[in-house]
Amino acid sequence: MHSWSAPAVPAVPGEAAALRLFDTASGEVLPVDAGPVARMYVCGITPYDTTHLGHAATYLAFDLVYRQLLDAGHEVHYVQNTTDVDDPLFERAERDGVDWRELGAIETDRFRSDMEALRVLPPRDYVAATETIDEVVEMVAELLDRGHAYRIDEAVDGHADVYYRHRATVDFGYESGYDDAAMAAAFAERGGDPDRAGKEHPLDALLWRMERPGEPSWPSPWGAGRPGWHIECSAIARNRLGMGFDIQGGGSDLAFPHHEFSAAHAEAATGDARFARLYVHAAMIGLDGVKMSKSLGNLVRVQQLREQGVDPALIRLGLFVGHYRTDRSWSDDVLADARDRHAAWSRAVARGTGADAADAVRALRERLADDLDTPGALAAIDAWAGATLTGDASDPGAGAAVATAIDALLGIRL
Ligand code: 5CA
Ligand code: ZN
Repeated sequence: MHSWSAPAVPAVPGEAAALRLFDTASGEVLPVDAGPVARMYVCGITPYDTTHLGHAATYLAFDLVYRQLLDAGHEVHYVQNTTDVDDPLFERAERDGVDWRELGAIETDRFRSDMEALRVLPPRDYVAATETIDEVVEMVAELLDRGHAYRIDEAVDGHADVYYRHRATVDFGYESGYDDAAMAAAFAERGGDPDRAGKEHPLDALLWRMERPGEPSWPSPWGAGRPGWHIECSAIARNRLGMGFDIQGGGSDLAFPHHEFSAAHAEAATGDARFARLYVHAAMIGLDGVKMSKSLGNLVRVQQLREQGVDPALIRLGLFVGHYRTDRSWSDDVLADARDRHAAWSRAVARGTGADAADAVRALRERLADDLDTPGALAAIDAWAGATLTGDASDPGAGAAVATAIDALLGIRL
């Protein structure tokens, strides 16, 4: 599937800082320590009702990761999926009387357009679930061969679906750190089917769902059907990035069960190596204090704001006011503050001569490299703009130099 077009990223003079990120699995901020080609997978959208500001915040957090890696001289192999086969998509398509494929295509286009407007760097491989059914089939076969998966007895409810034995890997649970009670609660709440008849254990996860009337299906050695959710990301990431890739990312609502099972499936199928080195999660965005979600309907969409004439740079700035690991809300005040900040930075940059640029750029880099401390990064530029506007302006090239750094590292062109 085609990705979207990339914004230009200028080179920033001076030395980059080494990126450290909070890893959910270890509970610590760790150096990313990638090789010359940094490898990152970020879970993509389920294409209906996109792109709300929660989605945007998550992809912007990983855009900052990408930009800091580029600054440090890495090439980045970035992979993202779209979950274009899933129950919520079918339900929405049915409600609206459209074909699920058409709904997926329209929403994916909208997402691409929003990402482009937000100046988000595109994945190198942008992959739809429907494009990778053969990869899923191959991986389910591996899991069955190794005895890590089983089929439900057809006599139980007529469908011999394939399930994954959740304890197939010895350290299952390492990614989220959830205990049994937390796993049970999250599994039930986030797409799992603990009460499905015929499973060996409530936490066993669906790998292959046999065809039901009215549902799309693809051939497999077990009969026509479609992939479960976690195996999709597991196969797409493993086949493009290999095992032990650097960063598996997404929103905090994916830490369990999705990322736990994506990792476990691949680890069980390969028999050894770890899926990803770091598991990185962005916090949830709400509207006036309530989590923004498609099911609650309290969405603010990027498209809506764009149609109102809001500069997408203000969405970036507004979302960066809080730290990516802090749940936070969007509101009219956030937007108004972003507008004021953008205006102040623009005025300072337009002066040309300003306060010392090297200091400001160093502080910006340091703050962002420290687990994407955007509040600190914004404060560093606020301080530079304040000093520039109140007269401490003796560095002749400062405006251009700081603007370049803001463009490259924060993705905001003033
Ligand atoms: N297709 C799956 C991932 S494989 C999925 O979760 N799709 S999604 O459309 O529901 O979400 C896309 C991304 O946005 C995920 O990383 C999810 O964690 C994140 N996300 C969803 N809601 C919010 C929110 N309110 N705030 C921040 N991030 C969110
Ligand atoms: Zn995923």
